Amino acid sequence: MPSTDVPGSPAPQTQHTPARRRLRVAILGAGMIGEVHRRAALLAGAEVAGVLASTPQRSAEVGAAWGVHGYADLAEVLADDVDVVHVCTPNAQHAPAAAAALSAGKHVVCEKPLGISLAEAEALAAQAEASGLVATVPFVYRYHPLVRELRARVGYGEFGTWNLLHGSYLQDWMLAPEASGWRVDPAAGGPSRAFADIGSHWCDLVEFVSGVRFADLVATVSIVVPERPAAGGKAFSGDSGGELVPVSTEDSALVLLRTGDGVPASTVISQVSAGRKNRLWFELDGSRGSAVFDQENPETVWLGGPEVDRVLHRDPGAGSPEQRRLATLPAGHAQGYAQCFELFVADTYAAIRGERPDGLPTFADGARSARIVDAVLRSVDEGTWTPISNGAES
Ligand code: SOE
Repeated sequence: MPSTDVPGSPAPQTQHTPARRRLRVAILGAGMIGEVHRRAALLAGAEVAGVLASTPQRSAEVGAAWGVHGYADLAEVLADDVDVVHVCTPNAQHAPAAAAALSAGKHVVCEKPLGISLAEAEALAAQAEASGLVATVPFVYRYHPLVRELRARVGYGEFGTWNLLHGSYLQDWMLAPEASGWRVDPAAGGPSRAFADIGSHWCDLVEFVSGVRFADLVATVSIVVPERPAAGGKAFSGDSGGELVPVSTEDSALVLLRTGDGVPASTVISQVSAGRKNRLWFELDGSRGSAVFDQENPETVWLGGPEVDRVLHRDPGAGSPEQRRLATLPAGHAQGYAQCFELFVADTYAAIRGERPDGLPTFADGARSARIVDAVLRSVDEGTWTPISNGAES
């Protein structure tokens, strides 16, 4: 089963993490996802102390807009009396910023990928483990209540043994040839783009729900827009306006996977599929039944049977304990991505207070994801089935 433990036991109650004081947090990065972290932190009852953006001037502007301090640099963040640092910067800064925050005794929430190389991600996960601090990665789709319901039903044996696992994660925000941003620059985004960004979510979620571990894979990737404007535009805006530069990172990836027990799986990952906005979809086919989840329609799941199929609704009054815990609104009052993020951040803060929330994605899960990304890149280079490293977890 995937690791769900919070590193360190018991969680430290240092001067930075008093049990009752309101947590103080700093946000690194002021793009789309920095804003999502900020909202989730506020809703979880934290005080956002400040923000560090791409330049001191931008920090001051965002700080003024958020009503918080705008930090001049990372050293000022680390010297501040904050309990938690949220790392929401471009990918290449994740590992150095998170490592510095852990060294300064801060708990960390770090966006994936943990590093732009496997070595960086492994080192960061090891540092987090040794620190005893709480270090989490927003694999937030784990926080859809019906994802927990399916996971519980897998645990009860409802679906039998797995015949095959399959699905896709499709977006279209890189469809336009003029779409760009820092992710297109491998120095800032890393050597994998679509797979590291969203294929990572699909693999995390399918392993989390089904309980399998993928052991090896074979992948092919494609670049459908060979030149894009140089980085500088905003993600999802289609606006960039720089000179054209060659693209070296994938727009799509097709991956066949196998578990150690030989269960076959496949996924299609794309950011150039017109009309698909954020469609993470999977089907788990077992010897007794099947299960389908669609991230864009997360209020129901489909349960396939040999004779009768059923549709299950999210409902705080029904189902497994975790489904009930995470269903914070009544049935029919739609929960979605924002609530997933809020529940993830709330669970991270609960872990900092010494609780042990189930299914909290940690740096160990981030390192696991980096191993899969690494195997995809190696498979593409070598054109063959490639084992996924077990890392320190084996
Ligand atoms: C952009 O592709 C993005 O924001 C990802 O970075 C997130 O991880 C995903 O949840 C939604 O899409």
